Amino acid sequence: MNKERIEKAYELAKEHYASIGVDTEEVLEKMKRIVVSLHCWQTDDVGGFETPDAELSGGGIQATGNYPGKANSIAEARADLEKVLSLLPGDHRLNLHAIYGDFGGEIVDRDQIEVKHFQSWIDWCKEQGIGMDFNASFFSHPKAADGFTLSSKNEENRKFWVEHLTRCRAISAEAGKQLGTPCVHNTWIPDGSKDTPIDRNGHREILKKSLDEAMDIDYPKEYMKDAVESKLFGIGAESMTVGSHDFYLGYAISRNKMICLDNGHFHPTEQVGDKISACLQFVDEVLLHVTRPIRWDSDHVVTLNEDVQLIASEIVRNDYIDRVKVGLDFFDASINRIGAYVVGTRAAKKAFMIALLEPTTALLELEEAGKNFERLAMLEELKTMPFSAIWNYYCLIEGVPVGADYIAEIQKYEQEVLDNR
Ligand code: RNT
Ligand code: ZN
Repeated sequence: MNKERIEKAYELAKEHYASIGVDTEEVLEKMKRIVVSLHCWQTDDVGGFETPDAELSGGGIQATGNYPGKANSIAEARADLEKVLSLLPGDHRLNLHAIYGDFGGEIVDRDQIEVKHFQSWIDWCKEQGIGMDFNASFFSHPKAADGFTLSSKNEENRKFWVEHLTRCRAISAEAGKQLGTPCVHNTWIPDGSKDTPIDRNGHREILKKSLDEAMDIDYPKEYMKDAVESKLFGIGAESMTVGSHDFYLGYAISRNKMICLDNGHFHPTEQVGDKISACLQFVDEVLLHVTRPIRWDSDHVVTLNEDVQLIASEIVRNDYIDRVKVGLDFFDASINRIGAYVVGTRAAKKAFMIALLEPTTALLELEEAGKNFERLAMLEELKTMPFSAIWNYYCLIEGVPVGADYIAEIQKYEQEVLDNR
């Protein structure tokens, strides 16, 4: 896109926003505080690198599609993530799953992983100048094949998963220490049952016990923080999911942990945007998995929809930017995976910019004066304000492709790199 045109459009839009009391220069400054943690698992459809041909299996989640060019090695995943980062405005972090360790061709079971298997990722983050977040992996493993991990009644399996989580927390603390920014460790387990169980309570008691055991060591908050992720149901765990929202919210509040809200994990009429201020009355921080649920799938590529907009608006309106950590969680194997990242991450960032461009005080005044027609009208008018001119200018000053220009860059990467895999 033409630089002069972008600047001209920005100047006009700036005046337009100023007329409703919004300072776009301030908004551009505030965008620096919006940091998005990029999940590593869109590079290869949640396969990981434990074995050369590892793929997602079991665990109530599924990646569908077989678009060519997925990352088959750590080197390829990093190259792809570097490409993605080069096409995104603003700051990011890496969100790594334990199955993506650098095992150097060895088989290292999950109860054996150590910092050394993740050192090259920590170094990569350092090179990129980004922080790292981490996740224990409780799926795609024979000891998870019966549908239970931390809540398993099989003591050998339960202990194995407690050890895995214990080690993942230690790795997280070391990553946070080395990188100088706290690593958020998120725990999500697929545990549950397809058909009506007799014993729901038993599994929840076991899960509570396992979490307490694995989280026994308290790491300094500058190094690592724990989050626990709830879910209404997973594929194959439709009748009972052990780690439900009630369970984890209670756990997070009572243990002073973060709650992870994945907006694909609730009933479709519930809105995660509405839960943020509710949870933050009782927990210090929230972790988000921003995604786009479609029917049974909780993980389509994020688009700029009302769900995501409410999430961003709630964070901005209440100045919760420092108390809500934004992660992404989608994996689409049916399209160019770099494209999936760029579209999804840009959509999330756009939602934040739109939220920042809102004349919140004026809207609040209308609300408190009972002028609800005026509030509705303003909210509708805001939707067609010249947001794109501000967004394009932001991309321009950030030195990344403006508007749809990233499409051609991704096509080029596909031809030059992905097609040769
Ligand atoms: C699954 C959870 C979880 C996973 C990742 C891979 O339903 O959302 O966050 O998607 O850990
Ligand atoms: Zn998630």
